[in-house]
Amino acid sequence: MSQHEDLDYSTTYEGVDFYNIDSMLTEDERMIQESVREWVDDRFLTQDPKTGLSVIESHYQAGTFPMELIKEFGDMEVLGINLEGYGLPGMSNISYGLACQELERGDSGLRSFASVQGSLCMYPIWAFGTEEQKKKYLLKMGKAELIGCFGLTEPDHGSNPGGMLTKAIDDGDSYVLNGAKMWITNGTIADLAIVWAKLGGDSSKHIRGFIVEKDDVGFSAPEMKNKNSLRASITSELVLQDCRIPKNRLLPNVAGLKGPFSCLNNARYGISWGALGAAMGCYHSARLYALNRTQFNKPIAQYQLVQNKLAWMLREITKGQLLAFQLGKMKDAGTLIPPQISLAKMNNVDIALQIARVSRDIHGANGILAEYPIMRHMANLESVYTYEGTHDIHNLIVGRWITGLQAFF
Ligand code: TGC
Ligand code: FAD
Repeated sequence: MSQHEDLDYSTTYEGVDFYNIDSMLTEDERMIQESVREWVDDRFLTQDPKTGLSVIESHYQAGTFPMELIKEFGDMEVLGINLEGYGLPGMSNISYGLACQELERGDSGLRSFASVQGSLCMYPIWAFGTEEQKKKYLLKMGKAELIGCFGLTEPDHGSNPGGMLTKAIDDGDSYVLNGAKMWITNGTIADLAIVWAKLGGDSSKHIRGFIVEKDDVGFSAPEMKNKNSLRASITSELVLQDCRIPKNRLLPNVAGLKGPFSCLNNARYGISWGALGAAMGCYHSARLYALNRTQFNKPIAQYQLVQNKLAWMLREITKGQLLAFQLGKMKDAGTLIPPQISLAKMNNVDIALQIARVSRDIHGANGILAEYPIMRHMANLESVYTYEGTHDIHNLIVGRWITGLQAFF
């Protein structure tokens, strides 16, 4: 990578592709990456000259999700991008990963929106739903005409969803649901929720998936406020109080934890790519800043310690990219096993969080300003470290694979 004469901060993208991953992509995959990259640059990262803040940063400051751009998510065909049939794009898992990477280079909230819609809501309908359900929801969700959310976590059951208290009762021609879900991305703006609840018994084998629609009696989704992370993303509670839904809203083709965990496999895979996007945003900003910032009469980029930090960032991003790429190839080949996803999710989020911190350091005091994306990425990555299985839960999943011994309880 040569030093550039031109240090134009308005150029928000500079590829980080040290080992030429690009050469291993198909034309379609390259096209997806480019179009999502340009869209994120134009629509989310462009700075407003009046405030000096990007569109996404302004939303972050206000604690709002860019609702005005939801339709464009549909037009970009990134929602359910790796699902086939029912009018969906049916692209490769590498394409899905690249889209996640480019979205999260903008903000983890953008990738979250796409992960939840595609991997956590469209996927279970696609994999476990009836033909009627697939026809009713999938294409509209792909076009962002219907928004979904995924209700697994409860106030007292986060890492251990098998202990959930939410119950469904069979009541003639309907099911009646009671319980509460917490920390649910997109909940308040969702038209439908995939709710996981126990039917007919208390063990985790009784967990079933239900489609709850926003106007169903007994259902509400109040927004959770005062977050200091993922502020440009909606997070909600789901309240089910004698919520009655018709019988045809059960996802009939799965029972037990395998249902929600199969969805999580897809979303965690996407995060392993997405976190690299946030890391790239932080690296890119640090590199430009270091080249531009002079102390002791030299650009700080000329000092060995700063170069060491930049070289470390590039090293970790490059290793993470190779991990994500191989993961995608195995997913496309159908040979991927869940502990391999765990290893990549925990590694790539971990290094992204560390890269955000080192990038902030290189920016000195300026690093805490909203004019730079660093603190936003750093705060977002704290949530990403915890959701979809905490860092340590993934350690334990890998540990169980290595030893054959269960360390959760
Ligand atoms: P365990 O005994 O391991 O398994 C129970 C059943 O599930 C099957 N299974 C899987 N199936 C498919 N994929 C996987 N990855 C699977 N892992 C397990 C397993 O075969 C078994 O099936 P069966 O038929 O024999 O019953 O279950 P456990 O309770 O011991 O699991 C332990 C643990 C800790 C690994 C698990 O509970 C876990 O992963 N906890 C983390 C919870 C989590 O990730 N929650 C995420 C909530 S959603 C979210 O955060 C969305 S954020 C969205 C955004 O904004 O991007
Ligand atoms: P806990 O499970 O209470 O964990 C607390 C700490 O204890 C962690 O460090 C954990 O690693 C550790 N720990 C727990 N068990 C063990 C163990 N056996 N051994 C060692 N250490 C352990 N959930 C959804 O269902 N849908 C969503 O859309 C969704 N979106 C989210 C959005 C945001 C912004 C956030 C922050 C969370 C979201 N979640 C969602 C919830 C998320 O999945 C949970 O927060 C996560 O699974 C962890 O659960 P917890 O917060 O209850 O932490």
